Amino acid sequence: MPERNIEINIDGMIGPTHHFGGLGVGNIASHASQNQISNPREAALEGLAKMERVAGLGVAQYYLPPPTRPNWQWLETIGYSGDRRDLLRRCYDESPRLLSAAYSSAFMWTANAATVAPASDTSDGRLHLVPSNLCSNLHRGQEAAERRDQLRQMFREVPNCDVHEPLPSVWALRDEGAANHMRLCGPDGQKAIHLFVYGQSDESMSAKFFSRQSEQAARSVARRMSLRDDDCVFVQQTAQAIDAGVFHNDVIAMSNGGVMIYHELAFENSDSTIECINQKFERKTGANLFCRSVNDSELPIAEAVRSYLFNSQLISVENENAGGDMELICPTNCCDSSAVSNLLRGWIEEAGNPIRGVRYMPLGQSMKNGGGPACLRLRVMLSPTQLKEVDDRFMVTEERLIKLRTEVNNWYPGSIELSDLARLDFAEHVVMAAKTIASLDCSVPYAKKF
Ligand code: SUG
Repeated sequence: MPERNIEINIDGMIGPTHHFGGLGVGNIASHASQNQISNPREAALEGLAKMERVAGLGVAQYYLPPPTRPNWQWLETIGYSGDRRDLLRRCYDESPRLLSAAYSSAFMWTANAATVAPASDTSDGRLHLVPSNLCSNLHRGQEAAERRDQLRQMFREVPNCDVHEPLPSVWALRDEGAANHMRLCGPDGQKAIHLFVYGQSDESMSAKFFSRQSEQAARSVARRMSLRDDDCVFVQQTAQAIDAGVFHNDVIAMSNGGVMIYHELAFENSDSTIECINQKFERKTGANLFCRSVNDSELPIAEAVRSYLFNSQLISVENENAGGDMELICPTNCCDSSAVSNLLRGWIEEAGNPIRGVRYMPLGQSMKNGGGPACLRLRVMLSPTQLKEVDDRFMVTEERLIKLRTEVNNWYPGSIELSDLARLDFAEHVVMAAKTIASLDCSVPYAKKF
């Protein structure tokens, strides 16, 4: 009898340089917020409140501390070296976008950090994490090595586990991780199929925005994770969705356990795609997928993007991966949409629908950069034996939350405008802020509480 999988959530802690650089390709919120004044302190406190809320629902909640910014090494590789006061000023004057990228806090969206397949699903019986190369966006490629190293640290003692190298950082293999991947599993939580969503190929690119996940990357990640062909479905996103601001699949579809909810404009050849998913799911698990489509007439795609309904976190309460009750953690933007309210009411009242409740989380600062609740977390399924070996120093506990909040209040700026990034005193302060968070009492593992 295999051990039952348990899900942990890993959130990226929001960094002290969170700002609005307008750098997210095809990301409408990021474009609209460009050059506005950000509030990193508020952003980080909102992120911590979400972690606390999820932990309170019984999910084992972990976090990754923010890597330091500005990324001096990255600036050096693009030719900004020498006296730091001068180089910051020079870079700001010559190319503020490059300076913004060097200060990016985009690592906070850990749904883009890696793609994961648990040991129960893979042909070699190992847990696989493939860190994403994030190479198609100026500001995000630098995250690949940083997150690889942190995940290697976190999972270093976990038996039967591989944290791989990211795919080669080339355009044809652009990979943005779990935001374009869904694991659908049967009632036992063990038997599962994997959906990989990719965008238009370069040859047929007709969309306003390029696709951020290539098919070659999706297939490479599946191979790397030793998934069986029969257990995978590769699905193309519609160009219409990408043009409407759906830069990742998790902006237009969500899933948990044996539940999948998607917008009718999410996938090419939607009917045959969904039929294929249903069939594979049934063949693999012996159960029916609980699959709900949202029509454009019920929720127009522009409103889906504005509200970020599909980026809600669908959570199994008491950590039962399938079959049990689920709760939805929605961004507060959802409250402004009567179409969303109607859908939510319908799901809760519908017989057989496992969604039992909805909670709203204010995540205004992350949302203004196009990051909702689901963007901020990476899900990893582990056996109980593996879970025991995850590095406790990354675990979110009540004590750790108190310390993190204290240091955020001590160190994080209450506002950032782009001209701040050019100041050496500012750069030195935010480097110290990130270092303080990263070194927080790490030598003392807390008792596991959640
Ligand atoms: O890659 N925003 C991120 C948002 C990522 C959301 N993740 C998921 N959907 N899973 C992005 O577009 C904005 C940064 C800026 O503009 O400064 C940004 O990178």
